[in-house]
Amino acid sequence: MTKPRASSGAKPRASAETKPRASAETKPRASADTKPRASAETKPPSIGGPILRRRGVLLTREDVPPPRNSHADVTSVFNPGAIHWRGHDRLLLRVQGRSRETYLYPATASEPGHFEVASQPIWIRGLREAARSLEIYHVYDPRLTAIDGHVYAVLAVDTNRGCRLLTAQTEDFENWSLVALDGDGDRRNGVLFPTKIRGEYLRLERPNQEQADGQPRSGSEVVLASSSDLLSWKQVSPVFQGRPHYWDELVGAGPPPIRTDQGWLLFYHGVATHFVGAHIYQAGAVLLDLEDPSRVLGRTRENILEPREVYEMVGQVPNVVFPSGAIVRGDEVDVYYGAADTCVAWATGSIERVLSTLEDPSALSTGSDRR
Ligand code: BMA
Repeated sequence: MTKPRASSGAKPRASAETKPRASAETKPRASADTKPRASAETKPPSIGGPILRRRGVLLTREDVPPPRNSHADVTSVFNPGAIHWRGHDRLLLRVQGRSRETYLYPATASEPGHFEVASQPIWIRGLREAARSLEIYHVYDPRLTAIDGHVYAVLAVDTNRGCRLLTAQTEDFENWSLVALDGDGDRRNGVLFPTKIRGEYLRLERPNQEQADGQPRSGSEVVLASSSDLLSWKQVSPVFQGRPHYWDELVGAGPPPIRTDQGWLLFYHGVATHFVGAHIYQAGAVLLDLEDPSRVLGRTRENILEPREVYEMVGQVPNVVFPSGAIVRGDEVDVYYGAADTCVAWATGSIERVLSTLEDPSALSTGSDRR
């Protein structure tokens, strides 16, 4: 894998040769002992082998030109939305600078795995006007969905009155306009289904609940919301819950659901909270009924990707694998994720293989009887 290039910025950038790539495939495994060690990622696929195979770090802060108002390089790039649109793979990146303000940068692939980052962040037309008296701190964690020939991003918006969701739309990834900013509620991890179902737009979202010990508000239930116009939403049904004591105590939808013959395949993130302040973010999957996506048909008992590589374990927030984008090529799915809230990484898997690991949800312990 060669280094993805940023499209602009006069600053010299680390070259493919000098940039450290902590990928399971390419990382030199220096060791004093000469004993060959089988890595989970390099073993041929087998029962119990990796469901998602790491492809390594895709983008680091060095790939992102600083925004115009900044005097310094950027700090981190993570949690990307992803979509294949008009012949190219595209990302919308969450970027933070040293002010800890958040920027959204588009990136376009010249070929899978080689992204050029735009020279400047996007601006969502109409957002300032829609915010009115609401104070907006951050707009982040985009999920990208194409519906009827338009690209939509659903984003979280941190405000002085909780976390809202907004929907924005683009044709070209440069010009973005606001579709709607939710008027109330406190929720995150909003993702749109790529088709209307029974005449309605559908969105998965994760209501935020009070957290103990001064922790940020988070949640342990993904719910289904519907809308006739993408402007106003009503929650129609719970979909699935976190499982106390296990890998996915808190949950949130990842990339938009992927249509398969067997149902909607949804990657999600699960958070193990067993040590307060030392959360572990991992990826898993559920399968939802095609006609009634509030029905869960299957769920992974175990996570299918967890922080193991240094770039997932060490960074701005340690131990984070946060899947937020997916691009499907036949049976293969590329999953794009934020690693340690610091860089963008990716992993690839067979959809059939993921489906084959799903278990009957009623056979999985909910953990609720033990809390
Ligand atoms: C979640 C969100 C994500 C972030 C993750 C790990 O609550 O804020 O954006 O990646 O925490 O810090």
